[in-house]
Amino acid sequence: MVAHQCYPKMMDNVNTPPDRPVFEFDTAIVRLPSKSVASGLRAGDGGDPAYPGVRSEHKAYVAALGEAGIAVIPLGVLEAYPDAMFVEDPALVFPEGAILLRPGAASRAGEVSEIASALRDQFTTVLELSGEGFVEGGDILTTPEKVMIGLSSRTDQAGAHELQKLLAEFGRASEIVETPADVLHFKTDCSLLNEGTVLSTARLARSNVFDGFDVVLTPEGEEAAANALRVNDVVMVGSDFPRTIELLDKRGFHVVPLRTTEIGKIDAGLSCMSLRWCKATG
Ligand code: CIR
Repeated sequence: MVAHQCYPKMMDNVNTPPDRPVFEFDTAIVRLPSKSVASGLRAGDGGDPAYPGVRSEHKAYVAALGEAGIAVIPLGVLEAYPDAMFVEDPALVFPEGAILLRPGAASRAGEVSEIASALRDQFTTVLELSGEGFVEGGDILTTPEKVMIGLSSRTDQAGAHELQKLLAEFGRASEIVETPADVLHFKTDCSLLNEGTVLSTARLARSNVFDGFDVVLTPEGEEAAANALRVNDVVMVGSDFPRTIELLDKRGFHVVPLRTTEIGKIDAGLSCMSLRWCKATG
């Protein structure tokens, strides 16, 4: 694995948003899956995920992050929290610092204190959502211009407004947007492909939330492919979505297909299994 060199910052002020692509990362935190993952939260009824399958999907994901130039920090198994491998949800990370969130799912609330010390080891600045509101990281899409905060059953107005204030401390502009009804997280239905392009489901794109972006729509029946993950030069896409893979391939993206069949049974995709940031300051 060759460590990724994030583009250098243009200024030394840590409160200035970095002048580098927002999908350039050199470091990530992941959490190894627990056997209790079989009872992870889900909206549908596609059966329980099988632990050995989840473990191999996670292993391949971690290997792909390494191949993409990321130094991966693995955190230990948390049997008490079936969804804890989805580290994207209890916190947000930026080169400027981390923000501890408040998951809207009661069974996930305890994941925040479980990840806090790992974040304090990595970041000088760790802010905290401390009000009454809720935010999960799956509802947050970082674009070059702003941080989009999707309202959902896990992220409410109060949480979103408090998060906006914390993001402003990092010099980050933000916008509160809607997630389609019955969709778990905002990012369940979209991902950033490059500075000006998003992959989105048609139901999300219909809200015009991505005006100004080139929008690539997921083919009908492959909506779950929208939670892809751009990391440095590659776009990781669920291997169960051949038409999306072909579409992105034809557009010149370096697609890395990864199996998400088991984690998909509990409404998870590729962004949710890591917290990614650029540590190098150039
Ligand atoms: C949950 O419902 O919370 C988990 N089963 C799935 C979380 C997926 N997280 C994400 O996409 N950021």
